[in-house]
Amino acid sequence: MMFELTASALLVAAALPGVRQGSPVPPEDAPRGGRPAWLGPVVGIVAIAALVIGIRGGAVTGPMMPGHMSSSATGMAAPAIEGAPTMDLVATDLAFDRETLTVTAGVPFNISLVNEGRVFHDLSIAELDFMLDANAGQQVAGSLVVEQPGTYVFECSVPGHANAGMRGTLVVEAARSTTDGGA
Ligand SMILES: [Cu+2]
Repeated sequence: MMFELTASALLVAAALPGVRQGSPVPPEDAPRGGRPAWLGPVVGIVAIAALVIGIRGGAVTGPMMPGHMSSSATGMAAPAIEGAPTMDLVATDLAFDRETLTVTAGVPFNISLVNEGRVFHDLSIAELDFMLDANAGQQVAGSLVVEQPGTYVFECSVPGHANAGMRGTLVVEAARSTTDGGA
């Protein structure tokens, strides 16, 4: 009985450096502040691991969902309309190849988004509830008809991308503008 208690105490003492007392440990090796010296690196590793997992969970998990890979029209966009005029837009890291898309009010059109970048991008027109999602290397298309002439912001809604340059203007011209002699 007595032996068991002593053995247990010794085991605990050996397993927890911070508990050791009276052993010939040099002062610089003795833990200070109650936290064992080995805990520092461990906490650091755990923190880094949590950070990595957090980043992956936030930025990669969503866009990599299988559902996004199999559909040609993603996000909130209606499917592309065959035969409708199509605006082509190419996304790279971190830009669109066009700053302006011009369409006619009331006329359905398609937007084709090609992601030539190495990360996920989308094309979001918040005012019109329009969004296309494109993984790296993917092409997606959707259709849209805007009844109200005016200008609308299109951008990539991935945090930081619009401010980095992935932003442009959708210009919706009033119908019956042929007398202006467009380009
Ligand atoms: Cu983007």
